[in-house]
Amino acid sequence: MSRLASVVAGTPVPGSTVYRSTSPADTADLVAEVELGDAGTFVRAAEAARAAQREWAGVPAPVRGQVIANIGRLVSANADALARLVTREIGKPLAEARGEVQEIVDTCDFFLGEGRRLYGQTVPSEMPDKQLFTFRAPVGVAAVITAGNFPVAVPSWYLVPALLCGNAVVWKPAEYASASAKAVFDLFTRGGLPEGVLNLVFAEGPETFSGLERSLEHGLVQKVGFTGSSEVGSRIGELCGRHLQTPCLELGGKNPMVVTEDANLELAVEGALFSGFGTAGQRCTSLGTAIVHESVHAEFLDRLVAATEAARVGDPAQDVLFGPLLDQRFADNHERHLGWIAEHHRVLGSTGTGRITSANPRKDFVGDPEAGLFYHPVIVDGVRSGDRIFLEETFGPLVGVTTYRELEEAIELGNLPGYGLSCSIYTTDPAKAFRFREGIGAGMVSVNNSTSGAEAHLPFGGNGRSGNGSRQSGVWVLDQFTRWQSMNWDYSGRLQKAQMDVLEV
Ligand code: UN1
Repeated sequence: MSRLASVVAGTPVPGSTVYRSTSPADTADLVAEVELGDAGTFVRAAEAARAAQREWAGVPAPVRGQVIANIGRLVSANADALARLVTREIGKPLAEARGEVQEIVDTCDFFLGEGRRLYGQTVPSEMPDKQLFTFRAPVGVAAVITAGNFPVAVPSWYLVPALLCGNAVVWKPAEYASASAKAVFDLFTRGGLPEGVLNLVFAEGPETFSGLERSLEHGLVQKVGFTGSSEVGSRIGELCGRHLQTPCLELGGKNPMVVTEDANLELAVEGALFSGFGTAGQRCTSLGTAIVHESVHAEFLDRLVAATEAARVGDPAQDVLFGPLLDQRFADNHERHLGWIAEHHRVLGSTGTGRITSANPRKDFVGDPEAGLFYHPVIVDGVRSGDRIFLEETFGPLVGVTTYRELEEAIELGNLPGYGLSCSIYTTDPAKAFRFREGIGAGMVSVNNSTSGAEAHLPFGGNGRSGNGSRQSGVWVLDQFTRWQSMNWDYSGRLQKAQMDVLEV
């Protein structure tokens, strides 16, 4: 067990209260005690970032890329320990935790080269003896606030490009993933970042919000990156809007999967199982509702129920499909969602719903269910378009199923909840796949693959309730962490006036 505190300009900052980060797979296992700071800690971190940023921006971009390369190497060398810590602290199966750590390495691999690109343009002028240019300038200080379901990969999607582009960062991770965050923070600083360029703040939501508000008021933060719920995202969006800023928001999802009459059902079921119940349904890209053609609905459902019953659930350090919920708040939310379905729908599966206990057991459970926050996977058939369970993100091991007749109807159902992050279609007909892509409002579309599992160099992000259209990853995220600056250089030796001194033709 370790004792953790915020780090501002390389110095630990004691907190006013202590948070206990426990393992959700074994709630008696205390992973870390965390000293939580307050709004003032956040502001001090933003000041430290501001003080360090100009010098960091003066380091040539290829050299900053070298620091990113160092970070990638360090993460790679410590991958096993980091993955095990993630598994212990948030209960993600080890294979997935390893994948998550790999995602940091992939992100570093991509951006270390960007340090040698960060291209600007040369642009012709309308006048002779004059040259125009564009440059990517860093935005300044980025405040990065992240969820704990992807406690190491998702933060890296912000930290790596923000730092590469010459920004300084204040990072506020989720409390329940504090130890994982501190381990990543340490690897990043060891990679060669000067003090103050990356600062870590442990704080609860309301303190973070008011620290962010004060930092924005004082002009200390120029970009906010936030991954979390749509509700908090919209409050952050409002706050940033007041300061004429556009945040990078990666929010919830109610991701549909359409299964057409000609689909390979075996593949579709495998995809539904992975994206519905993998990570205990706690990905922003998790499957929300399977929208299945009525002619294959019965067979799809039978197969999905059988696959779900056969899946291994339990101790995340072992080979399981999924482990516990992230922490007690997520378990409480899941219980609330189970209340939504209690009366109205056909709930499938032989093992029941709710918490797995000796009185409510699951066959072949791996480990001791009562040690942690383990829940039965739940399939709800017959969800209707007006149901809360159809319209709201549930972020737990719960998959809805409904039917359709015409593809247009499936597309309409997929768009109805108003989210727009990820989606998928299982079909052997290319025309259906392309029509689906055109009609669906999601930022990410999979064909014959699950809704989860985006690769680290494609644009990641959503629309509507899933975000404000910002995109992370790949070259697209450079537009979040840089601003275009233009320059014109006149070497004619006289004052040439744009629009007025243009050559006649
Ligand atoms: C998230 O849950 O916030 O595509 C991100 C995926 C992962 C990222 C999920 N690569 O499922």
